[in-house]
Amino acid sequence: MSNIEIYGIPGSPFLRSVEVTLHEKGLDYQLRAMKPGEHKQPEYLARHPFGRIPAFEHAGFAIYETQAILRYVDDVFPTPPLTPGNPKARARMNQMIGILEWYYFPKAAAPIGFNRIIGPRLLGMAGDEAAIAEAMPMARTCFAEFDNLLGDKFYLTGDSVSLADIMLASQLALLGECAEGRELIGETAALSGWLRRMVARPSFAATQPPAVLREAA
Ligand SMILES: N[C@@H](CCC(=O)N[C@@H](CS)C(=O)NCC(=O)O)C(=O)O
Repeated sequence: MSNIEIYGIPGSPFLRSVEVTLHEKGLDYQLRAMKPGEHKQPEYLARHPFGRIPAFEHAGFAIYETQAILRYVDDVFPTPPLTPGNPKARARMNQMIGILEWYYFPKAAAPIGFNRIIGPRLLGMAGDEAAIAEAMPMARTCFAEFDNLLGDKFYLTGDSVSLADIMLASQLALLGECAEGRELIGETAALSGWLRRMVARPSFAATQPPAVLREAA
């Protein structure tokens, strides 16, 4: 029996980042799948006071915040390494994770993904079209910059997969399940090929979002 547990709502790209990382490391884990709303209940808030997905526990060590979880897993289970040894490549990885957390997710992916995918398909809510339109310029800036930072490399920081590849591909794979996401990916020079390579990996194949979220819009 695995001594790694993950708590989350299937479909969450942050949850998927953790699952993909564990698959890349060849580690077993128990997914404690929750329903929407359970993440705001006292039992989960005791584990994650901000009520966000995911939370993680390894042999009694409990932690939340995806980036902290991934870096912990990469430290404790170092093979294969998912953090570049080269300082410049590592700085690029950290830069891209920063862009993802500070600009991409809150200002682009969350409004578009919630109003186009999660709300209508999972929660039975109508999407807010104005919020989607308002988020598109920031989404374009993020996609263009990720494309620029990828350049002609095979993975975001070089020849091997890093935590930035895992976090970004988990996010873009979900947004690619709606027309806006496909449009944004289609406008990139190299990022679309990179995303195809990433989602073809066994770690992504093993962590598909629920079918209801994968329906074409
Ligand atoms: N900084 C957090 C962000 C996590 C996050 O925002 N997760 C989303 C799901 S992808 C969430 O919990 N949304 C539900 C909500 O805000 O109620 C992390 O890295 O873990």
